[in-house]
Amino acid sequence: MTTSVGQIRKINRDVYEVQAGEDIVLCTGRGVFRKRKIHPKVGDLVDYEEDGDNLALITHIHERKNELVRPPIANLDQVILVFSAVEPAFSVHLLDRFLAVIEAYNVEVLICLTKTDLTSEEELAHIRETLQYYEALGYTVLETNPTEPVSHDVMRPLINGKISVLAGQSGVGKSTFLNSLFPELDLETAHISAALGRGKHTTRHVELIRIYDGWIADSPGFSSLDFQTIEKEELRFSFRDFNEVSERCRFTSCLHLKEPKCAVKEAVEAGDIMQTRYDHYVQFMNEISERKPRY
Ligand SMILES: Nc1nc2c(ncn2[C@@H]2O[C@H](COP(=O)(O)OP(=O)(O)O)[C@@H](O)[C@H]2O)c(=O)[nH]1
Ligand SMILES: [Mg+2]
Ligand SMILES: [Zn+2]
Repeated sequence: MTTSVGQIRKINRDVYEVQAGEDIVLCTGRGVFRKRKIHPKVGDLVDYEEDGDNLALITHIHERKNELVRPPIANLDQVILVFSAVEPAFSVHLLDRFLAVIEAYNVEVLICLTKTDLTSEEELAHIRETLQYYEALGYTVLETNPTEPVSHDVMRPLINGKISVLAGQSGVGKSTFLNSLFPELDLETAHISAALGRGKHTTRHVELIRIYDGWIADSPGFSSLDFQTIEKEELRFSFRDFNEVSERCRFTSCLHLKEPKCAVKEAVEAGDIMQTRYDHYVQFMNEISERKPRY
C-alpha cells in the first residue's frame, strides 16, 4: 500500500474530500482519530492510503501552522475582512476587533469595502479617509460592488498560493464579492432581513473553493470574535500602530493604560495614532480583564 499526501478541501460527515494534485480522493479517517477526538479540518495536509474500491484512509494529519475553531479551518494564510459601506453601516469598531484577533494568528489581512455603489460620495469619502489610515499600517484595502468588481489582475496575486477565508457580518456582501469575480460559482446571496435571521447560518459546513491558484472559504460562521483566547500581553502587540511608538514608553512592560510617560498615549494626543484605535484598544483590554476564567 502506498502513502500519498493531499489536502482536505471539503468535509461531508465522515467523508473527507482530499485534493491530491488534480485529483480528488474520497477518504475516511482512522478509527483512532475519533477515539482520541482528533478532528481533521479543511486545510489539513494529510497522509492517506488507497485501498482498491474502498474509500482511502487518512492515516496522519501533518502539523498545523494554525487553526481556527469556528469556522474549522487549518493552515490559514489570509483573512479577507469584508465590510459594507452601508447596510450594515461601516464599523471601525468591528474592524479593530477583527484585526486585533487576527494579528494574534499571524496571517495576512485584506480589507474589502463593499456596496460602494449604495453610498453618497460624501459618506464614501469619509470611509476612505478612515481606511487610508489602515492602508498606511500595511493592510491592503480594496473596494468592490457588482458593477465595479475588483480586477483579476489585482486579485490574482493576492489569492495565489494561499488559503484564504472571508470574514464579516452577514449581509455585507461576502458571497456577492466572490460571485462578482467568478459568476460561475453562483454562490447563494441573501437579502439582509433573511441573512440576519438566526438558524440559517448555524451550518458547520466549510468548503475550500479553488480560485486562481489558491483556495478560499466563503465562511458562514465567522462574523464576530471575542477575546477568549487572547491575553493582554498579546493584545498589546496586535495594534501595529502602537508597536514602534511603544519603544519610547517609560516602562518596557507598558500596557498604555494608566502608566505614566506612555508614548502611545502621547501619540494619540498628538494625533499620530487614531483616537478610535486607542479607545477600542482600551475597551478590548477591559473585556479581557472582565472575562470569566475558563475551566
Ligand atoms: N448594491 C449592492 N448590493 C450588494 C453588494 N454586495 C452585496 N449586496 C447585496 O447585499 C445582500 C447580501 O449579500 P451577500 O453576498 O449574501 O452577503 P454575505 O452574507 O456577506 O455573503 C444581497 O442582497 C446582495 O445582493 C454591493 O456591492 N452593492
Ligand atoms: Mg454569504
Ligand atoms: Zn505605553
